[in-house]
Amino acid sequence: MAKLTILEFPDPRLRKKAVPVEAVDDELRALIDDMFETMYAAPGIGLAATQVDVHRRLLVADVSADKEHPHVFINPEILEKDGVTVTEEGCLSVPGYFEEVKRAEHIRVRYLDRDGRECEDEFEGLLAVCVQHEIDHLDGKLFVDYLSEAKRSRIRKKLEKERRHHSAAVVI
Ligand code: GNR
Ligand code: NI
Repeated sequence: MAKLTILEFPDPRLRKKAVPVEAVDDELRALIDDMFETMYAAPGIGLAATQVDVHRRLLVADVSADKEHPHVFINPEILEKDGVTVTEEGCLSVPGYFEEVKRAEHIRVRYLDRDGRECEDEFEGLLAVCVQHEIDHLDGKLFVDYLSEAKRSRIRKKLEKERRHHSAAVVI
């Protein structure tokens, strides 16, 4: 098990489009375990492979309070969307910023589970929001893309400035 490094906005690698997973094998399951470890440690309720610089269509999520309800989605496809919900979203790749985003309230998703079995399920509430947020990551999209250009660029400038200060402190 290993904790992975999470890429941060505006890293251009967050803009890559992930390709489908070809084989659900032990190597992929080892990556899934590392992604859960990284997500729980952060802490976060979801993590897309893109965020750890692996550009394959894979995400993990656990929105439960006890953190004992892990979900794995491999090659997820949203088949149906229904209703509208607004959630104050955050992102481990945009640390410290929370903004309202409008998304579908219910979704029907087809995906492979960690054993490579094809599944189809309906989700609602925070898990539905989280899955949509993570699938956006797999397509190179971030929640800040739903905000105004002014807000997005303010967030980018603040994060870049913070990072400069951080690396300066390390060098000294
Ligand atoms: O930890 C997270 N919280 C969250 C809150 C509202 C909507 C989406 C999320 S996902 C986020 C973790 C993350 O960045 N996943 O990509
Ligand atoms: Ni995110």
